[in-house]
Amino acid sequence: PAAPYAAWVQEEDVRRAIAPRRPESHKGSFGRVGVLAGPMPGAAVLAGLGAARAGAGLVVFGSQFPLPVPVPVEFVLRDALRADTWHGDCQAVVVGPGLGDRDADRERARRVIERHTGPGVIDADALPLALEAGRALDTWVLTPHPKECARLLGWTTDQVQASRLAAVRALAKRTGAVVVLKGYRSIIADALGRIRVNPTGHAALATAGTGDILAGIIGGLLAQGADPFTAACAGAWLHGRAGELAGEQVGSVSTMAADVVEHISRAISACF
Ligand code: NPW
Ligand code: AMP
Ligand code: MG
Repeated sequence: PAAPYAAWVQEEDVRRAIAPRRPESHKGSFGRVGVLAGPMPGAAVLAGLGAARAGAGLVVFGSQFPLPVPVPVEFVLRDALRADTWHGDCQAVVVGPGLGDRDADRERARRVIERHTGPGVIDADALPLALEAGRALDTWVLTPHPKECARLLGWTTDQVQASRLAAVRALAKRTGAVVVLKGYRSIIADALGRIRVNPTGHAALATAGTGDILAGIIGGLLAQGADPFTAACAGAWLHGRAGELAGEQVGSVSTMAADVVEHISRAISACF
């Protein structure tokens, strides 16, 4: 039987999730992440940045043109409005950040979940689709905050927060996915009953866009070949540590999502 502290996510999880940088490695060694952009493309950009900083080789942006926000020049832009094949060569996908509630966008996300055969992350406005998948989502990671988790379970947010362990377990069991129930000390669960608690992160992360970064970080780890449970654990750890480091530098009050992105690299360095 495991000691109680074995339930914490640890730096070792991060070391297992990140593909080794061998001298002969090339960008294809670290996978492509497809990020579906919707009406709030800033959220998808934050996810893409999370994936890139977590070590993915390439970010493919399935976008609706034109994009009203700056997108890093190295992101590959593909037309997700007409072409359903935009993510065909991606090892991992991220759907939900900034998707909004329009039917057409929801359908676009649904088709990604149906067609993508590998691992992926379902976050934010795409989360309701996880209940409609009609199959076990065992290669997928869901990243609900407490209110999203409550909506999916038909509970209130207070009920989720009072029984976080039961809530995350219930959602993992119902969907077959790995679930990260976010918030202070995020809990990670899978359908087999594995449970881990993330010790990193504090209120510096309580600002717009940080959840979108987490979804991208996990996508970036999945693209490098991490299994969904390890990617979810390691992603939560890195995200929390990046938030702490950003808070140290700019202060918890002033920390913005961009600061968290800028500290992912230092969070990774801390593990090696
Ligand atoms: P309250 O206030 O307590 O009732 P929303 P969203 C709750 C995109 N974004 N503990 C809390 O509820 C996202 O990707 C776009 C307890 C809070 O007010 C989504 O697509 C950005 N409660 C969309 O916007 C950057 C907690 O949930 C409410 C909790 C909606 O995003 C921003 C928030 O839920 C944003 O990411 C906790 N730990 N955490 C962009 N750059 O374009 C959350 N809650 O109102 O559904 O909004 O889920 O943040
Ligand atoms: P979202 O609400 O989707 O933008 O996600 C917010 C992200 O910030 C999640 O990863 C949360 O776990 C994290 N976060 C927000 N507030 C805190 C906190 N007080 N302590 C630790 N993590 C937090
Ligand atoms: Mg969110």
